[in-house]
Amino acid sequence: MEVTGGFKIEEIEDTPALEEFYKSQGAFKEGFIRFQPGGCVLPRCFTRIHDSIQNFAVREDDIWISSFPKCGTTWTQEMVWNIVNNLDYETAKKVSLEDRVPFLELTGLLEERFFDVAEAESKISGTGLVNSVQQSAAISSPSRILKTHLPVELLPPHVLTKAKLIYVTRNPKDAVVSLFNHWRIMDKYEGTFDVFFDAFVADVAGYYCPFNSNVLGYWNIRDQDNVLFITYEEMKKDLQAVIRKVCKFLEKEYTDVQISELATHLDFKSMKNNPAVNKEDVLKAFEDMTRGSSSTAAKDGKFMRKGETGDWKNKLSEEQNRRIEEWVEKHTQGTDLRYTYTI
Ligand code: PPS
Repeated sequence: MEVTGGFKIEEIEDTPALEEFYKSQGAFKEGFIRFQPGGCVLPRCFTRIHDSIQNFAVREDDIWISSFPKCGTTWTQEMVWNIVNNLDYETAKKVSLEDRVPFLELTGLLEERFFDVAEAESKISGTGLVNSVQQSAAISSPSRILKTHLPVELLPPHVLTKAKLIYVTRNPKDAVVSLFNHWRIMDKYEGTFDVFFDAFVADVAGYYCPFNSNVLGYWNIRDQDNVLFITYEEMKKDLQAVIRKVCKFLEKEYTDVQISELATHLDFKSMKNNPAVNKEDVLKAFEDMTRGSSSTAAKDGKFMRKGETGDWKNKLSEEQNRRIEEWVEKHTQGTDLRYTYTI
């Protein structure tokens, strides 16, 4: 089927990896589709908002933050918002990050059956559940900051010619472990890690796969003046250096003391304990929307889980480690993209 922007939506080939994954989750009863060109997997319900995303009005003073899920998006959002807003920690601690930096396509990740409850839950400030595109459009200029996980080809037209964009990535071994936790706490995933892993390396795990294409799309344009490419591992290793790099990109100047204070504000423990960024509000909204039917494990799960590099060593079997390395090799061959697995 052809849709706005000349894209085609196609059915995903029904493989055991997809079938097992599909059976293990409860958020997407309508299944998943693939957008061409690019091959991005998205829930079928995303097609509802594709048109409004392709018609989204991009502004020249916009700042976009893009990533594959679980690669340091929230961390980058909080860093960028504070850099742009003169280190206004008071507001940063008071107003939910969902309100300050909306997630453009969030509504497209929710099936319509959740909507009546979402309406009620929209009273929970800033979850953008009902209409995240409208919420994003309503943010005033200058310096509107928006979050997306869309691959380059599915971005609203003109993001890459008009706005500034920061892309953050993380090594896929840590990303898959974090994404597994995410699906358990957000998307009613009740299957095993092995099933989840198989779907991830088969490039069909629910939304935004294939991982490597998402990263490579941005890696290939990293030298554009309006694009900054950063990594989770760089932030873990030397957060202040990344803050300086982002300040330069956004043309903001701060003293050494201010940069050190921002690094403290962005520390994992500090963000984990900050209700404005730790997504307890979003988790609560999702839980209420699905009428409290999640498993105990899901209810006990936290968005701010471990915040480490190298946790994959505690989760991936030797065989999974070999398979994911082969998968990276296959899909990044001929490029100079290299992931960092330990720091
Ligand atoms: S999402 O849902 O796509 O927006 O998730 P995202 O924010 O990209 O990634 C969530 C992971 O980032 C970790 N995180 C942090 N790590 C270190 N320091 C800080 N301040 C920080 N904030 C968030 C978060 O814990 C998730 O990683 P895991 O490995 O699951 O802990």
